[in-house]
Amino acid sequence: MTAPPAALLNKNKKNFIGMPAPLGYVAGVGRGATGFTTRSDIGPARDANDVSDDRHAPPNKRKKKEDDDDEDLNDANYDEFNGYGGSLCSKDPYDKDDEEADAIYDEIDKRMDEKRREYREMRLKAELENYRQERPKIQQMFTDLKRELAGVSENEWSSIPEVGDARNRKQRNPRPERFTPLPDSVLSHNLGGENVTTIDPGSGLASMMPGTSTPGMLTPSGDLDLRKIGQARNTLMGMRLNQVSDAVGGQTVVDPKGYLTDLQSMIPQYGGDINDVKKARLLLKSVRETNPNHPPAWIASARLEEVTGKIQSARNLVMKGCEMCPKSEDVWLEAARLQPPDMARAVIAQAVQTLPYSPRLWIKAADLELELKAKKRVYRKALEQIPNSELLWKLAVELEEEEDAKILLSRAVECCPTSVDLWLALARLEVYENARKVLNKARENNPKDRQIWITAAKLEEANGNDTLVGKIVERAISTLQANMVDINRDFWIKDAMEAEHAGAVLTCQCIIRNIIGHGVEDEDRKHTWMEDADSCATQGAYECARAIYGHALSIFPKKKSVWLAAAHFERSHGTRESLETLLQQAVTHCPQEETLWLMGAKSKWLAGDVPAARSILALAFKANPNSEEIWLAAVKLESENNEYERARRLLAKARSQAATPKVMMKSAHLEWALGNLEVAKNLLDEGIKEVGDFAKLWMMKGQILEQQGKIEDAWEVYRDAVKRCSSSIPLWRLLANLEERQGKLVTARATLEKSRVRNPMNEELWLLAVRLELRAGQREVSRALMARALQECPSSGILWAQAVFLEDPAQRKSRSVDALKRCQDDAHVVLAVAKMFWMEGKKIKAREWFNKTVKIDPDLGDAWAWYYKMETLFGTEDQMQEVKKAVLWLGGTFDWRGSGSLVTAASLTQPSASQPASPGSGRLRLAAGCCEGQTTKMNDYLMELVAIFCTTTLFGMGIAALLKIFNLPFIWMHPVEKDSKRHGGELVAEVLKSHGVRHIFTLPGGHISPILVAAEKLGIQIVDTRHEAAAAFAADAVARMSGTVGVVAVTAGPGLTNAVTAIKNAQMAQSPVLLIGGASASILKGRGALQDIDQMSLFKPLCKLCVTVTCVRNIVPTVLRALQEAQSGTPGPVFIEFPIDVLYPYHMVSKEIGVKQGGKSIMQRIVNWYLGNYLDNLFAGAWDPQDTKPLKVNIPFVSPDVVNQCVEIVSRSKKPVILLGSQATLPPTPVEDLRRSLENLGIPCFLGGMSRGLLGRKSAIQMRQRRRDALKEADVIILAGAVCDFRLSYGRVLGRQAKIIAVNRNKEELYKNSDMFWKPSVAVLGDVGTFLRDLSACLAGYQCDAEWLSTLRERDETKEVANVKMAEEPTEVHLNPMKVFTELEELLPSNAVLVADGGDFVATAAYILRPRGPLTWLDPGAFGTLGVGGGFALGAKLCRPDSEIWIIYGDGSLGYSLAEFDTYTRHKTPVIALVGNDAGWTQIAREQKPMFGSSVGCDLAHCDYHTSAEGLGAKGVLIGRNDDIKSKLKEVQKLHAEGHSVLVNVLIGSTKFREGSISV
Ligand SMILES: Cc1ncc(C[n+]2csc(CCOP(=O)(O)OP(=O)(O)O)c2C)c(N)n1
Ligand SMILES: [Mg+2]
Repeated sequence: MTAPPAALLNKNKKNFIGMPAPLGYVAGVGRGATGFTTRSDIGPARDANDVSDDRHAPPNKRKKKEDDDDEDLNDANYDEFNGYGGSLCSKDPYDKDDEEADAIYDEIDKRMDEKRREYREMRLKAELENYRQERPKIQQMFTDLKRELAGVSENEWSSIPEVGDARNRKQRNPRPERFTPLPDSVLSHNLGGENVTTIDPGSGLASMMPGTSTPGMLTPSGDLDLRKIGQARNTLMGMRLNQVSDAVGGQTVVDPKGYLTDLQSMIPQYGGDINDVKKARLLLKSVRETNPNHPPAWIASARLEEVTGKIQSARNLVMKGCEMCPKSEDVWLEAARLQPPDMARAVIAQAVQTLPYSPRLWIKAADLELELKAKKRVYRKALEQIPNSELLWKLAVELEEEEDAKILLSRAVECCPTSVDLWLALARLEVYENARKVLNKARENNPKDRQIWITAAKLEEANGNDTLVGKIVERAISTLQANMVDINRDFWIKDAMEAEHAGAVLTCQCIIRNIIGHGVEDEDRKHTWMEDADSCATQGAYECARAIYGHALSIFPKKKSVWLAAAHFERSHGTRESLETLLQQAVTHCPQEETLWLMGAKSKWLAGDVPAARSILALAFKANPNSEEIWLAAVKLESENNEYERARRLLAKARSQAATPKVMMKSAHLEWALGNLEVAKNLLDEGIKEVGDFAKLWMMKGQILEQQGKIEDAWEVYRDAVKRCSSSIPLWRLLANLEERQGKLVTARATLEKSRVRNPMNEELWLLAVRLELRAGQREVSRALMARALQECPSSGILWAQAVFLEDPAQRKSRSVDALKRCQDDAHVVLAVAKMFWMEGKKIKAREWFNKTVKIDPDLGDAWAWYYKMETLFGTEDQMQEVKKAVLWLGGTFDWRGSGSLVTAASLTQPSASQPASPGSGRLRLAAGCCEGQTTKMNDYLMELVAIFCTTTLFGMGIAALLKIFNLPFIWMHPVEKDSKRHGGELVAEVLKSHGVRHIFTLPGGHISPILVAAEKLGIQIVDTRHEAAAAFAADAVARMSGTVGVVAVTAGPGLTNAVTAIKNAQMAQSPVLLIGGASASILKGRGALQDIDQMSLFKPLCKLCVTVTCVRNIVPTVLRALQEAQSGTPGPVFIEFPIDVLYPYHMVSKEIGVKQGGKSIMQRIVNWYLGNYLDNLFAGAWDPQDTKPLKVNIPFVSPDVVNQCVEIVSRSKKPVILLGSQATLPPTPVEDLRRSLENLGIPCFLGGMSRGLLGRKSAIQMRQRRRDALKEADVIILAGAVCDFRLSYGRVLGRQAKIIAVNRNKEELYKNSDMFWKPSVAVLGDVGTFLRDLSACLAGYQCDAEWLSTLRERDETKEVANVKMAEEPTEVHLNPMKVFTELEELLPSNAVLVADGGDFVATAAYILRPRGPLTWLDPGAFGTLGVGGGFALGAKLCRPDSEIWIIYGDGSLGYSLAEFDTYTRHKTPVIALVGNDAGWTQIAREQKPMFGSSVGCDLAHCDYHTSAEGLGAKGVLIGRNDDIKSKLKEVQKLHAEGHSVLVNVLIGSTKFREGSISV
């Protein structure tokens, strides 16, 4: 035994001190530095001295190159498998450059004794040097500077701040602090500031244990100022609000300049940081020295000096630049700019001598002259040199008086005969006759220019030759066509608009007439013209629009839509006369179109010509007898002109001819308004008899009764009404309000509860209920209600707006941040924020947010009202008027007593917490409730009695509370069907069935039996696995491959805990999975029931939604919502917990609960009553019919504006590249469509995650190798769902010069690490597939650089050829895994699906096997979970029963799901498993062994896995060294075709292929 090292014997020293660090040890790695740890940090993977091991043989020694110090080795190389979906911090397996370098050093070590070797080494070296010279590394460019670094002391070095970090060392490296979270209330309490603002160190708060002072627990910076923390927290919340507010309105962050695209960006733009200046100066110096003929380097250097105030140095530098780059216009111009005027003139004189043909220099020279004469002289000289410069002529002409200008121009057109501008300018200066001549000449010289023609037309129009105008335009078009000019309709329309703006109306009309039909297909004419007219009108070209309508109407005189559009146009932009004339023509052509008549009548009426209006209506009647609309319009006309008798007669006539609900309502309304209440009521009764489901009739009747003081009758009416019209929310509101006003609070509550049952998911009803409680002073109850409301309507703006004000002031800000996140563009929420700021006294902020609100929804009267109120109280007169003007402009009235949304602003007060949301909006004023049948009527009376009691006595209040707690009103109204055999499982199954769910994966348990049994009855296949994880993985696979939700159901407790990993995996892979879990009965929670644990806490961090169903009636809405949520936004898993008693039938639950009637003792009776009530509540309303149709899935689509921004960027790019991530394959874009779009785009793509295979086996645009190089060279990178996490080396692999378009549905992923290592030029928050489709459509015809594509293709192929070569190298023992895959690659059929589960073996497969088509590759995704194989394969086989499913397994990974072979056998879902048997967890051993010298924990045996599978009903095949791989694999395929699952146990040896890729 060797003696232990001395350090170990030294008792005073820790036993690792003095010992050499283990191989590859890097400080900090063990403490979580792994996030940025790469091969370069950890050092070489193996040491040559390591004992060799045939399974984990060490790779060749790899020396670190001397000049690699600063190389950005942190960029993990792309790994086809790990790249997107595999292990962490992956690195290219040993790429070509590494290989070359290693070879060189190996050769040096071995001494060059053989001549041939010597020669080869020299050649390699030369090649390498050549390579480096061609692409020098940045650090090489700075070698001289680096040398100087030798003199820098340790202290100086460590005080160099990071770029942009101006703090000193102490600030940069603060001592670690401890933080103890404090509740918001403490902070907000201290915000007031009067009382205690610091914590007394002696007080209990400051120490862990009250009363004792704990040294070291306090932050060393002294007293803790809670007031400041409170303020800081508020500021922080404010900032977050602002960030959220940026997202309001769908803005996207755009960096228009691009990121670090030019040298200019090196110049610090602020005066502050001297270190930055120094660094920039050094860098620029080096650039200048490296490439002295590069003008930008000189310019940037001079500007740097200028920014820092060293103007003389700047001048010197730029003059030197002129010397070095005399042919650069830019440098000369920069020199002229920097020099004082006199010197500048001299410089520019020198410049024009050097570059006499540069118009820019001449222009600068002229600019520098102060006198007009001198300027003219310069231009003349310039024109002598460059007589054909149009620009110079123009500038010269501008300086001249009219006569001289004419002379100059006549010379100019000679020199530049093709300059239309010059010709036109000359024509403008000439008198009519000459102008015609000039234009004719111009035309001769420019036969293809339309502007000359149009100018000619304008000229004739201006001189009164109207007849010529049309002819000229006609001739223009025919002549241009004859000259092969493409007649572009849009250009001509634009010209027409310009002509109109220039006052040439006739020209404009002629152009429109002649061009409007050009190139438009017959069937497209109508809508194209309407769009054209609309677009002209919006651009203020009304004559153009009018001409278009005129033309359209002449072609389509019978089309009422065209007449309507033209009439709307005239109403908005024409005169009353033009409108009326048009309408007259309109009704002669389309007499059946009521709206046209009505518009005509209205126009007359508004002009005060009531008789004319009447006669139009009379004519309208003739054309449309019995038209309700015309009747009602006539009535309105009469009644508004106080001709009540006429109105009455008209209505009576209307009733006799067509007693429609509206006619009845208007009749009653008229009588009501005239005070004839009884007549009105009779009319309403009549109406109700005819059309009892017209809610407004009921409402009016009830309101009339209320007005008459007949409250009881009104109540009866409302109650009857809600039975007939249960979906009318205003009716429920009226009823509940009446009850509340009567003091019958409990009844009102019951009413609202009932209304919600009838109208589930109705935000308004929830809001009513919440406000009712608020008014009743039940703040806590209203909060609880709000929580339920938000569960049911999670994205309701009006609810969130109210929720903000339910909070205490201190919590409102954070609540409003939540609200804004949930409902970004909702005006109610934004309004709530505005009011919140107002209440805090922050008027400016409030104004800003009010402004946002009215921009989002200009029709929201409440917002205007509050806004106006605030301005009346605190704003200036101007600000007040501004709001008023905006309202009037929008067509609102400022009659504050009027109805609608603009309400009683005068009566508003500053918003208060008790009445925050609506200042009395007409929108939310109506509501009601209802009762059913005789028994419920009894209940109502009873409740009413109780209610009277309740509100008057304390005892009553207690009863009311009990009623609420036990939900009695609802139970009374929904008697339980005790004989029903139905159970909750049936409801679950119904909803799943109506969502097209075809399989439920499960491992059973008594808790969930009802669901499984009911689902099977409905034809849903129940697939039971041998482990819950496999069931959940299978559901995940179904979700990914079918585009719907995958469903897994497991039992309570251990069933659920076993599913945790798979659900986390689904979350990371953004896969929509519904996890259904059993649970113990709610009543037994915490009472020691079997498998009763807190399951919600387990899944809350993993799922988008976690809900417990508490009664049977809630099953349907809950499952509906869960399925919606799983697929909306960023998809992901959701969890529903079903307590056992909501799933079993009544009689069983009742028996289990042991409900008995009566009881001997009082206690027994109470317990029995309690249990009975619990049971009734479970089943009340259980079997009421409910809609199970899927709810709408919310997909965030990208706006066309944002797509256009990206189109702009891509269209200019030459070397673009697209990285596709899993999100690209999400619905709604079919994968085949996406594939076509990408192929049309023609941009090289790298595929990752679920998008692998998208482009098929062989695609011209798909690249698989050397992604890192492509990213460094690309000029545009589109991250289409690809995320800048470890898979893209946190964003560091993206080229600095590239413009980056990032697209992702998930905001966090979209911006991941963008604060650190990369920056998006456009960050697009939205769906990837539809974005790419739109992008491709807009970029039709775009092509990237052909050379770019071929370079990438060549690299790809070279690498693949190398792989094939490597596959042929025999391994020491067993088979070369690469060889196995190259053989398999040839045999895989076109429908094969590949499932990846393992380490190195699988990663090798990922390089060699090519997925055959979209959605044919399944790997775990970002979580890198081993064990997915069995479940994934099961799900895949069920989705693609005709496919060959190949699981590529490591021998280690196989162990997790080997038992699933039994599942495949039982469910007849045969699959093939190809197991790479290397007797070890090799991916781990490969690193662990050289680093720590031991493979402990990583060794397995060469087990006979093939025989074990046979025991589970599959066939087993062994492939070893002596077998012919191809024929064995063919045999496997044959067995599979016969219906067998097959496990292929392939004994493999080790290759160098995976060396260097790391796995932590
Ligand atoms: C659930 C889980 N446990 C452990 C790991 C760590 N891990 C990554 S690769 C690997 C080795 C896999 O061995 P095997 O499946 O035999 O494949 P091989 O590398 O030997 O080809 C391990 C243990 C993991 N990713 N997931
Ligand atoms: Mg293995």
